Amino acid sequence: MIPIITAFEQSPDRGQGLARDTRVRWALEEVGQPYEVRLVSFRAMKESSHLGRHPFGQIPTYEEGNLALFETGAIVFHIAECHAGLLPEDANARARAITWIFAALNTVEPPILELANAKLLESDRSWSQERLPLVEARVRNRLDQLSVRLGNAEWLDRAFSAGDLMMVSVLLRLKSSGILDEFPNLATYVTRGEGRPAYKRAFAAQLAVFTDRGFGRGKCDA
Ligand code: GTB
Repeated sequence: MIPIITAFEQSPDRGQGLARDTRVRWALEEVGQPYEVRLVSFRAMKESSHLGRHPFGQIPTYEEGNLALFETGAIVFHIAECHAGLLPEDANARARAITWIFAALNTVEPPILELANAKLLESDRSWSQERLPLVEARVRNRLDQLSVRLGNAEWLDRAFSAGDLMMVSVLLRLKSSGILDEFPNLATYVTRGEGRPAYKRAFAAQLAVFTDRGFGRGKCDA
């Protein structure tokens, strides 16, 4: 059964790979599972047919036969459970890899999202400039802790796992902020993740949505 995922018809990031379908595409590419994509507009995401798939009217979703999932953590975990390649066989190593999925989503991603929201949604507020250093400090604190744990290792727990896939996906959001570069081992870790052939295929596929629909064309292109 070929799974179907949903993605933005027109991603606000213009194909930079920051929308969360990229991490699902990446997981599918890592395990060699072909997939189809249903593109949805912002309006369609709030309509009943999509709300039946995703109660919060968001992307991505994942459908496979009778199964419909939302939340990237659940989707990536499901893919990793059903296919070899993203979770270790050893029970304890597997549990640790799953722990890193949760750590990425529950402990590292929230301050990063807070920073994105502070910059994108609050910059016109009178208190924004005063608050920003506090939000940035929370991100730096988490990155500092993660950086210490990663040390000189390639991946968080020996072999690459779904935990790394999720952590790299979460950290990618910081690339344009410059904060990631303050932690050279984390910056290298992210680059290592981006260098995986499966990530490159996932990135190219989401970028193609943008360029194939003509959104990426410059004013002077034919
Ligand atoms: N916890 C959910 C998950 O992990 O699946 C969060 C899903 C989510 O936030 N989806 C976003 C969405 O559908 C798209 S990815 N938003 C529309 C809405 O809520 O109405 C978040 C995202 C969007 C855009 C950028 N960007 O342009 O840089 C980056 C990330």
